[in-house]
Amino acid sequence: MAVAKKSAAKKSAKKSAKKSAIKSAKRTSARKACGKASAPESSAPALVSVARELDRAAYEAKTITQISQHKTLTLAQAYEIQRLAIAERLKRGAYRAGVKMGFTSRAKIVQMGISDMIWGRLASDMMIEDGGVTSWARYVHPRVEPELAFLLKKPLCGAVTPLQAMEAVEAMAPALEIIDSRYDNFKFSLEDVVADNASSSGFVTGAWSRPDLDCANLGLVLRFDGAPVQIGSTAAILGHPARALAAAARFAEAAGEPLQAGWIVMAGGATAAEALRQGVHVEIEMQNLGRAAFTIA
Ligand code: OOG
Ligand code: MG
Repeated sequence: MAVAKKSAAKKSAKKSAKKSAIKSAKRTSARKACGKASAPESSAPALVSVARELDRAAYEAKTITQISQHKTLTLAQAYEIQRLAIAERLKRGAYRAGVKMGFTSRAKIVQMGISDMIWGRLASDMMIEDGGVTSWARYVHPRVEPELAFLLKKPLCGAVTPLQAMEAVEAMAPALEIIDSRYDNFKFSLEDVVADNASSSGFVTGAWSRPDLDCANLGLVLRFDGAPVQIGSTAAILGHPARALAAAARFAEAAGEPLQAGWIVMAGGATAAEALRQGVHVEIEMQNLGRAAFTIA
């Protein structure tokens, strides 16, 4: 009896040791996944060549025919092309600056006719200083949209709630995104636009504010030379921009590139995008958060 009791106690001690080992292994792997990007596998030469073609088009400010006109791509292949095209920018000396979300508002979905949420990679060569000047020659048919940007203070990954996502935020800022599709006539399929890094071309962030302020429903105005061209609210972004941040965390981790401390996450256009004209001064003014601006000369 005493022996049976002893061995039962031993078994249960073993069991709980095993349980805690599993728990700690789970914790470690979660930390690992959140802190570090996993090495990508090598890609098919056909995808590499499309990525180079898209990167060239962006670099030389030219358009190309939609890929979907001559090739069938899966969504996974489109994201792989995106990754490879950004790798070309990084080879030229740019560094990874974060993630942008796309089609997170009704206005954007209606304007472009695509309702799947997408994401893209931000690189340092897309940054424009607040109040700075960008050259018209860099673009083909640029548009601008009012956005909200998050700056992360710690890595953020996996299935997080919007509230948990906000805990990783260092600061928020009003932002402007310049999109410039590399396809003729700004026309594309879902796979086309994903491969083209969600049309991302430039971004401006205004002064950063602490994230204790509620960003759920901040009024915003987009102005061209002082005149309002779009009026909206951050509530247009999935009902709450923190949802776009949580989605970014999920997408980025699934891609093996979890969101990092110091990265910027653009939540997506709150209104339809406005076509830019050479010489125009563009400004976003956001309730409580201030302004961000640039001139395209
Ligand atoms: C695709 C990019 C979408 C957004 O904020 O929704 C996007 C496009 O409209 O060309 O950036
Ligand atoms: Mg955008």
